[in-house]
Amino acid sequence: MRRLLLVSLFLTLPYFTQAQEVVNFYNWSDYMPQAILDQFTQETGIQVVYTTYESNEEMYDTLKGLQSRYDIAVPSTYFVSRLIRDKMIQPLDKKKLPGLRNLYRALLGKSADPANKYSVPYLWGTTGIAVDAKKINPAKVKRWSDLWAKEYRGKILMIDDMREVMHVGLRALGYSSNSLEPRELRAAAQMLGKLTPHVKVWDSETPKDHFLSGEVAIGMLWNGEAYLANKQNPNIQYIYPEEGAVMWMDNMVIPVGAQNPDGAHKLMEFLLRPEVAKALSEGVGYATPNKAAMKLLDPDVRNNPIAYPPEVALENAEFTYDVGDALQYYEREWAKLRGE
Ligand code: N2P
Repeated sequence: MRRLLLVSLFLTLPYFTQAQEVVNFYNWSDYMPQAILDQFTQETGIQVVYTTYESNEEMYDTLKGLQSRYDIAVPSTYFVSRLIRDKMIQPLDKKKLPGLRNLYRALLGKSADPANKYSVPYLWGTTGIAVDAKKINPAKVKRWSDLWAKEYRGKILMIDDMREVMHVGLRALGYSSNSLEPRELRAAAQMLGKLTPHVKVWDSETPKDHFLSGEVAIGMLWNGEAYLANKQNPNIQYIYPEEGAVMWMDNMVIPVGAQNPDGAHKLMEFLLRPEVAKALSEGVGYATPNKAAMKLLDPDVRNNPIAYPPEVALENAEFTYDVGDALQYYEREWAKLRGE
């Protein structure tokens, strides 16, 4: 009897002691349907530990402080440049990523990472103005500068994101949102300073929820958030401001010191699959950089102008780039604006 017990213990021990393989995935909030991660775990046995952040700056600070905890992060393009410069991300093993061929060539080789040595496009999108049509006539809202109108005071939401908020001020004044001029940045921040007392909510974690709850009636919003909000409540509408929406792309990278870079590559390759990229885009309402996935998209999403901006909507849109040393001026103005 005793021997039998020992034998069975011996047989079951490896099962208990074998640690499950884990990928630590650090991503924006509201940016990944759980079902996709579940499917990956089901197929590979690799568990995904998913943690979220609310801004590029937060992600950067976390990686800087605790580099080895995450296997994948998803910075915007202008932060990919910074992470490369600061040697905080590692080169990818392209042999493990044959799915790269599914991506649009036009979205590869961006200046931040010319040969995509370090980064794989994940989703791209815009930031525009959301309006609750029950409270504000959307036809009256055409420009970023409309946010300053008296009647919207106390009903405004701003995304808590330095470069995007500066974009609003800079474009409202006719400047580039990648300005390197301290004078222009100061003017933009001064103008924004007249708006901030009337902002009801600053949020970049779940901004759409404040529209859905009726707490705010107008404000900046990421297009995917607007897409999801609009599906729940068609009164929440999305407007591409005449002075130009923000355009951005987010990209998967592997931080230096990642504990499971092999698992990270497996998850990236999984996300490059056309069916998976389709499910991701449809689930969160942002545009896929995956050409092969475009063919599979539900026409309701593909033809939805919030999720997939029509070309005219992007006429004055400006892509956010790394501003190098000028970042200090942005940070200075931002600190004044947000009272830090
Ligand atoms: C949505 C995240 C949007 C990413 N929660 C903006 N770059």
